[in-house]
Parts: sequence; structure tokens; C-alpha cells
Amino acid sequence: MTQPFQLSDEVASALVAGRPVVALESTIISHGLPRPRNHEAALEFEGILRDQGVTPATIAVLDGVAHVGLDAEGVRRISDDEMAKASVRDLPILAARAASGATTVAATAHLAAMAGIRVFATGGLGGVHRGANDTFDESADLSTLAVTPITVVSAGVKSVLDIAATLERLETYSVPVIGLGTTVFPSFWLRESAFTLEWSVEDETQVAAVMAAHDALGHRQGIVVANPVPADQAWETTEHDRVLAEAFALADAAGVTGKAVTPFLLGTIVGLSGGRSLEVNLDLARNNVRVAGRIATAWAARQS
Ligand code: PSU
Ligand code: MN
Repeated sequence: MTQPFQLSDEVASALVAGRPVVALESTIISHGLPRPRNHEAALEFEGILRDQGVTPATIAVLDGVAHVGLDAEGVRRISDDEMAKASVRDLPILAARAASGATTVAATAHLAAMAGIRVFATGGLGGVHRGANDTFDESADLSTLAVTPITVVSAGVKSVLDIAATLERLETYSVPVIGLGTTVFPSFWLRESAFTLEWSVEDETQVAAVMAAHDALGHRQGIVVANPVPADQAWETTEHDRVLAEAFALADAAGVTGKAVTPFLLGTIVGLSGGRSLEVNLDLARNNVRVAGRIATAWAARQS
């Protein structure tokens, strides 16, 4: 059987040498951020890691090949080309058809873990959508983290979701959720949600210690590190609430369902907020990438 993914030379040599590597997803670039800011962001996320001495592994499927680590042309393609939003279940279909897809948190985590990458940065994790008791709309990000050993740094889950239900599902799946310097679960654009966490850690070495203990127990789930957006970069709560209410009304009127819901809401919210939500999204994602770089560095140091 051929290898189900292609490592870039840079990622392959970092993994062999035990140097820190952080996985980055491509759906946030293709479907979560508007052009041309998405391309700048993709390059910037990689640059933040390189500045820390960490190797970025941006993941996407290009012409049927799952790439773990993209070259400049790959980064351009996920930014400019129309491509499918690919979750785990789409991977075999893209492979068989030699098609391309931008990988979600679920698909990115799956491929990264197969490649031996232990740390992953995203913006906000997918979760249980509001109204899921009727629609059953629950992101495969959750069921994938139930079976995928990777530490995901996110600013909580997007406040467009049902956060209570999402946290319950993570509990059911035995996925640890750890606040970084906080016991309040963040909600993407906001530092806080209405929900508290049982566990918090102060720094990246403590995250690496939890990862080591998780491995020693034979656990194969992911670990969620909840990293709130810095206070001076968070969105104003009243404006956030006003825009979200409007966005939900528009999604309802447009009858958006399924995998189109998250990109629709994110895009609509950027428009309704006059671009403010986009700046916060970029800030929180940069912050997650930086923290993931530090965790990967602490993890690599533990292994040596
Ligand atoms: N974080 C962001 N922007 C995004 C996403 C995360 O800042 O666009 C994407 C991730 O790829 C995540 C997806 O997996 O949103 C969730 O989509 P869904 O709800 O359809 O599973
Ligand atoms: Mn969904």
C-alpha cells in the first residue's frame, strides 16, 4: 500500500530529528477567511512558527494527494482555488478522484496524527450547532478528536454554536479540555462564555506534561487547549451579540444547512461587523499558532 499522505521535506526532516512541528488547517484559509487576507494569513501563521524555530505543517489535499506541509504553490492554491471543504469522510473520495480539498479541523487532525504530529493550531473548534436537537448538526471535529491523539489549540468554540452541548459532547468522548491561564471557556471572538472549566494550566510545559500522562495512560483521544483571545483584541460583547443575532436571522432566511453553515455564518458576520470580526478572528488565530508553537517546543524538549 502506498503512503496515504505526502510529507514535505521540511516536515519529514523535522519529525525524524524530533524537532517541534505544528499542524495548520486549510479550511480556515479556503472557507473561513476572505481573499486576499486568507493568503496573507496562511503565510503569516507559518512565519510565526518559523520565527519560533518550529516547523509549520499546513495540511490540504491537492489533486488527490494529502499533503502534510505545503510549498508556496500549495499555500497559494488553498488561498485562491475553489476547493471542497474536506472532512475525514471526504478524504478517500478526494484521493480516488484525484480531487482537491481544504481540510477541516477533523481531517487535518486525522492526517497530522497519522504523520506523527502532536500539536495543531486552529481558530475555533467546530462543535454542536444551535438547534442540533432537530438538525443533528454536530461537527465531525468532535467525533474525530474522540479517536485522534493530537493537542488542538483553539480559542474555544465559535459562539455561533451551542457551547453547552459541545462541552457535554467533549466530556462524553473523554476529550480533556484545559483552559490556558483561565477557568472560563472562551467563545472565539470573546474571551469568555457562560461556562467554566474544571481544569486549567499556566503554561506550555504543563500542557506537555498532560500530554505525556495522557500517552502513559494509553489514551488515544485528542486534548483541547482553550486559549482565550487577548483582552485588548477581543470583540466588544454588545456588538458581537447584535451581529450574531442578525447573522442567525439571515442564515435562517437563506435556509443554509450542513457544511455550508459555518462558512456562511463566518462570512456574514464579517460583513455585518464591517470587518471587525475578521480582525478578531485573525488575532485569535495568530495567538493560537504562537501558543501551539510553544507547546510543540515543550513537547519536543520532553522527548529528547
Ligand atoms: N476556525 C476558524 N475558522 C474556520 C474554522 C475554524 O477560525 O473556518 C473551520 C474549521 O475547519 C472547522 C470548521 O473544522 O470551521 C467547522 O466546520 P463544521 O461546523 O461544518 O464542522
Ligand atoms: Mn456540520
